[in-house]
Amino acid sequence: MVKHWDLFLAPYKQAVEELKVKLKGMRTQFEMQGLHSPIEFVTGRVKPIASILDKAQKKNIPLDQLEEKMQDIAGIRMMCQFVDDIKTVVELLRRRKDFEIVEERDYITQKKESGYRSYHVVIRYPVQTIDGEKNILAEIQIRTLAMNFWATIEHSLNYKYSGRFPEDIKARLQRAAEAAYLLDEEMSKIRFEIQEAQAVFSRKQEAKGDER
Ligand code: 0O2
Repeated sequence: MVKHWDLFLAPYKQAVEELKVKLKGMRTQFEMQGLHSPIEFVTGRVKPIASILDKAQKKNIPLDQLEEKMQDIAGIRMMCQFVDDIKTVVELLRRRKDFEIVEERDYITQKKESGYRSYHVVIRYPVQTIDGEKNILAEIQIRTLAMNFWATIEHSLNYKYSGRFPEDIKARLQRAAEAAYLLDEEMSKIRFEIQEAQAVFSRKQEAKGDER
């Protein structure tokens, strides 16, 4: 059984590793050109087996149809400083030639009932294996740092309460979601000020590096 899961998950692990390198590379390219990077940082994970089984049960997905029906076994997250950066990142993803976008879900203009905000892009990614090419589905979640903070906290609480939040926690999470939204709004308003300061800071760091 373990061997079966290892074999099944191997292309997903490979895809996550490759995508992390590729998408982190986009940030480096912006930096090398002295431009503001719309990507702050990138993370990735393969969904744990227990979560795959859990989701398959909840969504009535037969285990022999996981490949076609579970889109986030390979998951990548791209964090941005500003809400507007998300559009730039999505545009950059649309222009790439190393995968095909199969679906986009905009939970930013249409946030989820929980208060969750993020932009999801589902891709079909070709993994090269010794047995030839294998296309797998992967989900890229693009969000601001504030959206990520909220989602991370809510996810841990969700785990603790199995989605059945006590009313007071539910209300606080709603208020926290609203606060995260306002934080994004405020930061957007002083975006140019912040970027100018960051550019000065990185020029100073570079100069220090040259002195060494
Ligand atoms: P994990 O642990 O992150 O892997 P559904 O389950 O119907 O909402 P579906 O159809 O798979 O989801 O697609 P969706 O909603 O585009 O993507 C689901 C993933 O988005 C979740 O994966 C979370 O990562 C994230 N997400 C969606 N809604 C919420 C939310 O209300 N709160 C938080 N914190 N994250 C959310 P998993 O499998 O639930 O979990």
